Amino acid sequence: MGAGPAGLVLSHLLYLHGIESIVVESRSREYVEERVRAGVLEQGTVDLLAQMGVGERIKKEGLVHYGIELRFGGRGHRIDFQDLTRGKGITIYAQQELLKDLNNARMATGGSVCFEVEDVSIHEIDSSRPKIRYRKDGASFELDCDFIAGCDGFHGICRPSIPAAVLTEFERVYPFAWLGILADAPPSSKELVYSYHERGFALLSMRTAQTSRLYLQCKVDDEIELWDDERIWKELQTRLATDEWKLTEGRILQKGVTGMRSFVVEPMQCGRLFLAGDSAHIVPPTGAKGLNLAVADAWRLASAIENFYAQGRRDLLDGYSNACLRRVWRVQRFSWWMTSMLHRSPDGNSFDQRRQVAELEYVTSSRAAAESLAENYVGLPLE
Ligand code: FAS
Ligand code: PHB
Repeated sequence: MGAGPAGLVLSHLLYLHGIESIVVESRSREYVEERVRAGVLEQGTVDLLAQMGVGERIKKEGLVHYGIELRFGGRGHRIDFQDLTRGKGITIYAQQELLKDLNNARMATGGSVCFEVEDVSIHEIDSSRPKIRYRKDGASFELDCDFIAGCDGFHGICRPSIPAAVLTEFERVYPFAWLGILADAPPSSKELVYSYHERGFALLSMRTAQTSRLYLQCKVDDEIELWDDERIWKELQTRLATDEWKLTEGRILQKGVTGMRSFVVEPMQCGRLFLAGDSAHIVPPTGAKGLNLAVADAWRLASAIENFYAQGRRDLLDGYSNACLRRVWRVQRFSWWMTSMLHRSPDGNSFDQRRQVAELEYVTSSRAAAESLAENYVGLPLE
């Protein structure tokens, strides 16, 4: 269920293991491939996609970075991933481009991805033959499955299809949001800049050498209509300013406000239904982890299903949730830590601000602290 990163990576991994799958997606292919979302791929994600045979365009068009900058007090401090993680980096490559590559790979290998389905429901997840029912082009369909992968995101139907008594939810909703823009402006920094400022957090990212992706912290109920282009650029200039540097502006191609939460549901499975990606967990985007966590879940589920068919093993399926959650909670911790270090919370006080500056000074002066940030940012090994 769902043709996002989790669903498409899972479907293609299963194909590579000789296992048939059908992806059902409520949106159109155009919509899914145009939606502006994540932009940072961990080293492990890039390596896995290359092994899957869908890494060619990433290698050609992706921007490989070996560091990020933390900016505070008007000065920048580089975190050198190459030095701190013995050569690892990240790749900037838009999520929608990855979905194009995955959809093309699925189509080229005879994959079944059904877009624009309606009235989707799942049934008998506690039986050995769970079912998916949906409508498309006025006709009704029923899929008789061995397994259902709930890759339908935070607002999907799979998590709510598990009896509430089975699930425990863990959530923290942050008292601020991100206003994000895509701009026709060459990035003003070679690497990502995370800026802590008294007016709020700002992030300079990018998509290509000609397109910038920038974010600024805003009020949790802020409305994009209240932010005209001039106000956005003025705020970004202020929050990212240093003495010898200026942000290049350009035409804003897309803008939006995204709320921020940390969310985990336990367990991530029930009977023959297995949740993967945003259907099971959400992280604040500060750590650039959402997409990468979804891919890690898909990798683990594909391996468990492959072992079931190839060797009759159930242990990896039975242990799927616990194995995923070990990584999920470490990534939740890192994403929460980056968020709490860099954002000025409306319910924070002068103690919090001094603590945050002390944290930033520690991370940019202690090798041990910088190593911890770097190993989490480039991504924990897939294991
Ligand atoms: P997705 O939500 O990507 O995919 C789920 C799919 O299921 C969707 O295509 C949906 O249409 C479909 N679906 C839903 N209900 C269905 C139903 N009933 N039947 C069939 N299909 C159904 N992460 C980062 O790392 N960095 C970022 O900067 C970042 N920015 C983001 C900005 C926004 C606005 C949002 C919403 C998310 C952002 N994320 C970011 C997180 C994001 O990238 C997710 O982590 C990632 O898409 C997760 O992938 P999936 O789990 O596949 O879920
Ligand atoms: C992005 O480029 O969209 C991006 C980069 C880093 C983040 C979040 C988003 O932490």
